[in-house]
Amino acid sequence: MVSAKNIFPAKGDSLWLNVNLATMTEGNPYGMVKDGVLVVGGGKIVWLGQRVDLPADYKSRVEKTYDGQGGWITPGLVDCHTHLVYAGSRAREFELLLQGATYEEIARQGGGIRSTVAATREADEKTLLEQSAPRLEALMHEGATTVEVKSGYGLDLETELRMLRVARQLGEKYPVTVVPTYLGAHALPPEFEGRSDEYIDLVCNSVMPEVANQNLAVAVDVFCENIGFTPGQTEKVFQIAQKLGLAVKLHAEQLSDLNGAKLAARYGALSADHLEYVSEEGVQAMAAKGMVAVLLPGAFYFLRETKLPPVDLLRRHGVPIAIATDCNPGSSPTTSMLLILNMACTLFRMTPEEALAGITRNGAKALGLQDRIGTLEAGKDADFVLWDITEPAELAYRIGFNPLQQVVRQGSPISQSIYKPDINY
Ligand code: DI6
Ligand code: FE
Repeated sequence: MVSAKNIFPAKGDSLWLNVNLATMTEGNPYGMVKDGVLVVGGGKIVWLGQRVDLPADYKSRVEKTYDGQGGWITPGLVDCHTHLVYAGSRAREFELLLQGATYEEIARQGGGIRSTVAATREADEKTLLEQSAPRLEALMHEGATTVEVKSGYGLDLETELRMLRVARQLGEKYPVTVVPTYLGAHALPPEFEGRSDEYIDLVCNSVMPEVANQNLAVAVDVFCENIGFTPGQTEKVFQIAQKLGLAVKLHAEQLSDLNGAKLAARYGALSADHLEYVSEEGVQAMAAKGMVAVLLPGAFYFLRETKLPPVDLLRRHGVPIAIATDCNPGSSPTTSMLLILNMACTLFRMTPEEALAGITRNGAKALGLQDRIGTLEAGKDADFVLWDITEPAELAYRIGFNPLQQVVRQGSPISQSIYKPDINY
């Protein structure tokens, strides 16, 4: 079994016993280890394997032993694509959608992203934090230990920086790793109507350098779409991002095929996200660069999209598939990763194992964090979840049921009260 060299349990270490492990390493289904043991020290996994292989003295040397009561441990869940920092609500637009308006029509009429921009610009930092925190708490309730958060509802220097500061504060106040992304090129702000190239200049020459300067984001994203920004504008943003040492990723082929995935591949992007309309050429380009495809079943479902992302093509070309909530007020107002697991299976026909890999191993890869998180392996961060389930497929199978027992982040069990912490906003 896997064990790190020369790492022995020491005082302060903990051990989980009477558990099954879905390590999510490749090889056997779910990277399964039945009747396993997990030993944690210094915030890392120091040993894992079958109980029969546990070195004799480990049990007596650790400080604390947890009884998993026959449950399953998975890696901490990774939500690699969210827009959870925003103010206001778009429930009214939901009514319009149901009356037959399309997402694009609503956007073109000044609603959509722009209405959230107006609400977010109005919210001060405290309000924005208060409104966003419950969404992060909800994700954590279902086992999230790493959550990506995009800006993109400010679209001016001040509000974009405020959103990213709120993302950073969330990561400081909660035991969760927040990975911030600058999405300045999300929509054209109203004051730039008819002047989208000038807005891209603002993104490239003013806002992005300041974001980098203040270390407020690790990556840059663009909404490359007919109602977003053109491939040419996307390239401009990517070129500056790379000069500033920021990773890139792309909202590509959500509503139409603009060859965004191929463009993203040329820039060595971490991922292309959505991809309902991606072509085989786009998939090939992604495969050649080892990019991750991030599929977002919540947006597909909520917008009642009928064009499925080409899961089979992605499989055939060996593109790793991640799934994420896309938590946002306009196209995927969900904070349930378990629901997303189910939707990935029911809507996209992914297997429960693929879906779980999508929200662990491949989610980590989409964030460039595959060396630290995403699988249970000796030497990796001890971020994991203990579930009261009898087999891993149960996580994707049940709808609206949460079997979470315990979340451990960087070796420390998180108490349930953390979800309602006494935050001094
Ligand atoms: N695609 C999406 O699905 C979200 N952003 C994007 O570029 C939607 C954002 C919103 O409608 O507020
Ligand atoms: Fe998105």
